Order: sequence, then structure tokens, then C-alpha cells
Amino acid sequence: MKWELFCRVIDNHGDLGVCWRLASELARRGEQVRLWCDDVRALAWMAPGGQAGVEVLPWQDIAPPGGLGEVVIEAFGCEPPPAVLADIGQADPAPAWINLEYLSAEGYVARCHALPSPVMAGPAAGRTRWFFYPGFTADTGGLLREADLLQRQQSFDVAAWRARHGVAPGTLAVSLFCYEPGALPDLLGQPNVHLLVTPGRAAAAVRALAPTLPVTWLPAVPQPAFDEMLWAADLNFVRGEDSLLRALWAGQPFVWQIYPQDDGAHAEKLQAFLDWLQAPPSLREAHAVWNGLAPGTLPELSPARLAEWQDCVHKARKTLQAQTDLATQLIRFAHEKH
Ligand code: TRH
Repeated sequence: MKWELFCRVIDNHGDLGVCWRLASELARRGEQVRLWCDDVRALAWMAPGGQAGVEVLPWQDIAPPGGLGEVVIEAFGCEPPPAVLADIGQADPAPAWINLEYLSAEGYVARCHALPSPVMAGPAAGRTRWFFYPGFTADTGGLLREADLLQRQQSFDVAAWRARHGVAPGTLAVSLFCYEPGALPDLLGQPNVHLLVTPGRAAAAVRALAPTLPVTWLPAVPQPAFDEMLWAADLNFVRGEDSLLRALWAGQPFVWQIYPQDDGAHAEKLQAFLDWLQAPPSLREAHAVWNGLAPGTLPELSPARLAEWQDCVHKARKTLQAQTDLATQLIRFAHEKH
């Protein structure tokens, strides 16, 4: 099928990061995707090689050249431009029009997944838009997982990566992709740590604290190389949406800095995720402190503690691997609704 995927970048890299992973995975499965985005600058490092089957276009208020695709996806509730809405209103048959939502482990996700939302006004009046919720349980839209992910991971050389990045044998390699967590000084004070710092906000936050421990300042790398960093580290600090999922697939212990919301809704969202994860108390405590939701300091990163966290991640990953991935579900859903 032909897919029109609309993405607006609000801030940071998750909006485009998720859309690019989805677009390229759909294309690898034989779909044809046009990705319409208002700010594609990050693709220069996230996906410098592009992907056969994905055409990237600037966000513009025009009818899609050559006719509207059979599927229209608006990512995270960004409404397509009026000319596209007019096409949706007129196309016969109507396209499968899908709102791809943010990822959450909260209970409303399963309740709202795949619900219709009839459009009452505007150029697409009379059409139906469908909610598609990614999620961690079988009654949701599932999670993005490339068909070749496991194979790529199995053939990856962890030791070579660590040597290339100057990680001395016996040190704890900790990757850092975060905003500005108040508990960052705690992490910098942990013994025997080698920090792998991603560029942007994480690097600025670390630089401001003048760390004394060994640090590798990483460049911005393509998504597959970002995944490799997560596979190579002993502990991953991730943030937002896409890197959380990648940390889960990596199977290494991780601590997630959730995207903070003004109304504080992120606290409940984090809780729901930790409940789903069946996180042990020390991992919950680390999340509370790292997200500024509880006073205190990060627990010591001892080998026994990291082994406990890893065990928890492995169990969760195994459950997820038995579920149908998002691209498979989305293709099925689009066929059904077209
Ligand atoms: O950048 P983020 O904080 O994005 C956030 C979240 O998506 C959040 O839910 C959303 O509301 C907000 O943006 C607007 O974190 P996230 O989601 O992990 O996205 C980062 C992307 O950047 C991810 O696809 C991985 C990619 N990346 C690389 O490909 N290479 C790199 O070197 C780095 C540092 C990141």
C-alpha cells in the first residue's frame, strides 16, 4: 500500500525518531511511504543513508502528488494540512486514517486502542479517524520491533565497540541520554564508571558539572548505531519514548527519564510503566530519584543490583517478544480499515 505519514516535531528527537523507525520498517516490509515532516534536520544524522521505499517531503498544504495513499497516519495527533484533509474527504474508497498515539503503559491504552473517532466538521467531515495506541500488552497496538533486530544484536561485537570507545576492561560502561536530571551529580560520583555521553542536552548537563570520571563524548549517530551503544553499555540511561523502547530491546539494565509534562501527568505514566515492568524496589527508587519525583540519591550501582535489574528487563523483553510487533499490527489494521 501507499502510506502518507505526517509528523510534526514538537521538541527533542522522539517525534521524528519514532516516525523514521516506523517509516523505514514499513518500507522494508514492502510498503511505500511518504514521510511529511515540518523539520527533517535530524535525519541528517539519524538516517543519513535514507531508506529505499521512503520518500521524505516537507510539511506543505498540498494534495499529495499522484493521489492520496491508501493509508494516512498522523503521528501523535498532528492533524494533516487542509488540502490533505480535503483529499481524505473525497477519496473513494476512503483511506485508512489513523492517529498513531504516544506510548504509555497506562490502562486507558488498551481501552482506547482501535476506537473510531467520527469526524463531524471540516473538509474530512463524514470520515472516520482511528486511534492506534502502541503498548506493552497484547490488547494494544504493540511495539516497533524490526524483523532483523535479534539477528543484528546477536552478531554485534560488544568487546570491539567498547575497545573502540576507550572503555577499560572492568569498568562499568554507562550510556547517558537524558535531559537535565537533578540526580546527575550522584551518577558522576559513582565509583568505577565510564560514562558514554550522547550529544545535546545530556552532554551540556554533564559538562556543566565538570566530571572527573572517564567520559567518552559521543557524536550524534544513526539510529542503528545508537542501538549498538545501548547493547554495548552495562547500564543505559534513556529518555522520552523511542530510546526507552530501544533500551528494553537491548536487554541491559536501564533507567528511564520520562518526558516531563507541565501538569505532572508523567508521574503516573512512569508508575504504570514500572508496574508493567515489575520493577524491583531499588529500580523503582532509582527511577523516582532520577526523575526528581522523590528525594534521596541514586542507589549504588553494585554488580548484584545491576544483575537484578537486568533479570527484570530480560523477563519483560521475553514477554514482549512473544507479542505481535507494531508494524505487523498496523499493516493488518490499515488493510481492515481501508
Ligand atoms: O529526544 P527525546 O527526548 O524525544 C521526546 C520523546 O519522544 C517524548 O515522548 C516526546 O514528547 C518529546 O520528544 C517531544 O527521546 P526519544 O524518544 O528517545 O528520541 C530520541 C531519538 O533520537 C531516538 O529515535 C534515538 C535517536 N538518536 C539517534 O538516532 N542517535 C543519537 O546519537 C541520539 C543521541 C539519539
